[in-house]
Amino acid sequence: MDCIFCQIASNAITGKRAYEDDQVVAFYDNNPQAPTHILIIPRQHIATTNELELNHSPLIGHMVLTATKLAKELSLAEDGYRLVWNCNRQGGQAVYHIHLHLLGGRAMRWPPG
Ligand code: DGP
Repeated sequence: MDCIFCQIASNAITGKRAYEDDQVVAFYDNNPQAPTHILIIPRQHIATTNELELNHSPLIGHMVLTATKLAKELSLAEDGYRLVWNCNRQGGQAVYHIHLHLLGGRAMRWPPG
């Protein structure tokens, strides 16, 4: 298993988890870009958002709802937060297992870098 996020999902590599269930794992980013920076990943290996198909819709919806649930639980919802998907080189993707970034706890800038 070469994929670092597959290893995190299977607990071969441990990390601080915020949430997990049979479909997704949410854990704290090891290079946080905001006071709260959590990654939501599917247990299923999907390399980039380019590989998503219609049958992944419930999974993607579950990832987004996991992020918004965590945002509420962590008191980020009222002030606001950012959800980010990076895709491929120019999108800034470093790990090729799709992940949804949940960033909060500070004012975000626009446009993003
Ligand atoms: P991206 O650039 O969208 O592919 O973001 C990848 C993020 O993953 C980056 O913010 C750092 C984080 N990351 C990479 N490897 C690990 C790891 O082994 N553990 C944790 N907790 N985060 C990781």
